[in-house]
Amino acid sequence: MASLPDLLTVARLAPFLIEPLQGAFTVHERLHELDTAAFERAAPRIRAICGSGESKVSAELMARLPKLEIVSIMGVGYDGVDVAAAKARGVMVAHTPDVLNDDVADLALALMLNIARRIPQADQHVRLGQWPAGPMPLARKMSGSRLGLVGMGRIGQAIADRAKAFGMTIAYTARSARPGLPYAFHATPRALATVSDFLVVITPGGAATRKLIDAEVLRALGPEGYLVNVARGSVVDEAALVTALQQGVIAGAALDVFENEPNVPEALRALPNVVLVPHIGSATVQTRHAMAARAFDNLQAHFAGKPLPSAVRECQQ
Ligand code: 8YV
Repeated sequence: MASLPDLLTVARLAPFLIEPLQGAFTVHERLHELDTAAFERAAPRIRAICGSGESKVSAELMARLPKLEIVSIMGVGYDGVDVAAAKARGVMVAHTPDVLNDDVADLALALMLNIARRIPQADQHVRLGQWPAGPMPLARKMSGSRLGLVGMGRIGQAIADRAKAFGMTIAYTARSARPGLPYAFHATPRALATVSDFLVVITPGGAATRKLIDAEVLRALGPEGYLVNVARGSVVDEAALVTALQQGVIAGAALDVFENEPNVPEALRALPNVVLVPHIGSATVQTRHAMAARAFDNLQAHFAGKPLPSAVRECQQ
């Protein structure tokens, strides 16, 4: 019987991905981190890498794997993969777009409602027995307000679709205007922030968007404005955000992603005007299973000599 291709995992993958992988590959679970000697022995045979949206797949790691053919990411974001280095060596990179659009868009709306309507505080108000002593302070209305989307890709459009049902005015910024869409385009995040009540970040991470949301953008958003980030922590200057929140430069922030996950600065955790969740944009049973299936299908297709269901843009012919 021909031996199964060797695969290195570079994240703690869910059992519902690891199990099918073990049926089709010789799986080396995070050997590069856990057992250097075993990694050295396996490295010359490794033909595939499987990781998550947060995984780092550097040029150095790939250089140690002479037989590497494919990197399959279970996630839409692949900013941790050095795609240029992969391409230079003819290594394919695949990801799992589309299947998570609904979940990430749902979470964006949930975060907007949670920060504006102060749902976590309201829950505490009841739980801590504060209700009999009096009502909560009044919150902020979301319906009919202005949404500014930083990024207008697949998930950005799913957020806009939902925001329409809330009667929101929708505008966006992106690398270029999308003339087919009925939303106002602004050339910079700063210009967009000046006309937004909710500035929602949903643009890919990586060098091109690092600290795109800085102190100046937050000033433009202003003391009535909320920042929501469901993209990557790297897109927001976290230190500038903490200062802006402490000084009332903006009204509040709701964040699913952070600069140095899973570590969230104490200064941010101590603030009353934030809602913080632990990178759960795609974290439902239904969506994570769909993502795992796609990550597996990309690998299967590659080793069957078939076109990949979802190669990343840079690797498409
Ligand atoms: C997950 C993500 O955190 O898709 C992405 O880019 O950030 C998330 O969906 C993760 O990749 C799940 O494996």
